[in-house]
Amino acid sequence: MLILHDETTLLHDTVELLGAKLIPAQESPARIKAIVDAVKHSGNHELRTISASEEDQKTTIALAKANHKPEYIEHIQNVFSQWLKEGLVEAHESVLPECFRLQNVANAKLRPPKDIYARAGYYAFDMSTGISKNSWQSIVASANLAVQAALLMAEAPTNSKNPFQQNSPKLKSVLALCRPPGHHCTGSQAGGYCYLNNIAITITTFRQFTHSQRLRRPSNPNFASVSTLKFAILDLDFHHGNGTQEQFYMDPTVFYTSIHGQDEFPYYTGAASEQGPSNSPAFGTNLNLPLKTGSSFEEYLAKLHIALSAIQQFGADHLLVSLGFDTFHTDPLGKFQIETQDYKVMAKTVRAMLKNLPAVILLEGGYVVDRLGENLLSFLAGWEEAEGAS
Ligand code: Q9C
Ligand code: ZN
Repeated sequence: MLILHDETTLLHDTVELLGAKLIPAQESPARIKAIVDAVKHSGNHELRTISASEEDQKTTIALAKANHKPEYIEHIQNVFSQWLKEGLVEAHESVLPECFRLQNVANAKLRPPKDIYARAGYYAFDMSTGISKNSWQSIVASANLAVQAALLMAEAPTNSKNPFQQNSPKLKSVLALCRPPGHHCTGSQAGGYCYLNNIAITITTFRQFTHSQRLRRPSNPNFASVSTLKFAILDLDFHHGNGTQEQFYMDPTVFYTSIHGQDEFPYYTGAASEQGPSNSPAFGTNLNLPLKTGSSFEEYLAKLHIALSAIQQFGADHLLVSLGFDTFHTDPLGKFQIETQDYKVMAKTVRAMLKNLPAVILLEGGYVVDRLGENLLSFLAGWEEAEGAS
């Protein structure tokens, strides 16, 4: 498997609340280090360590604006230095919100509070999503990995600056080691360790590329089909990807399906009844498969078959996987009974049923740091076994 990594993703280093205590965030740089070490030692995969150029960063931020409000992006980028200047935070500390958006009976339009302290709460929905000195660099590097993964899969035309395209013209799958993850944040609120929705940015990249390809090559034989690209998102993280669901809820060209812990974080979304807006072409393009906490891998597989059949029926052009290892049986934030060897079966099942779909896999959660490497390798072994047997 081709695996994209950027060392800048390690810089983000923040804290979260555990009960009344502030602890180092479970979403730690050590997660990526552990995965990279395991991949290197396995020798079975092509690890590409990249670094986002200034131009890449600009492109990534421009693409992110299709999914996030500009003032939210501006806030995430600048809030730490603003707090530092005001003496609200020290260089080694993190911005954490305190007062969140408050609906009121007068139904006044919500707007960002003038108070710099309070604004942190306007642009967040929980206290697990701190912003440290270098968070922004990691957030952009993470999203850029998603962009580069899409560019690779989209087979950029030869006049593109994409440096990878020549090497891998028939790439079937790519994995991006995104950190921070992306599937919880919404268009204007960070949450669940997420700041920019990497999956949504991948889709925007595919669409944008398709658009420029149409402009450049109007005689492209795929002209008609590329303009109506369809995407299927399979969310395998333990938590419901509320942010991704929201980004595409109204969009009939994007199918979102998720298997996640029932009644778990983020608590207010993920019900099976959330199927898309009724009386709309997007109805039925959202499939939530909540699973009781404590469920076995057999119970998980039953849901996975439902998700995969639905994706088959939808008929997508691209598969996007939100891959989380917080489904692992000892994960501090997850409550399924899934073990290392099960990830191999899981991945093999996915790839066997969706054999010919070009796939972009993005890392989301997973917090048992010293088991992350072997769990990922197990997943990749199953994936490649099915891919090789096509
Ligand atoms: N203070 C992902 O797996 N809640 N996000 C933690 C402990 C946030 C999980 C509560 C869980 C977010 C990408
Ligand atoms: Zn998760």
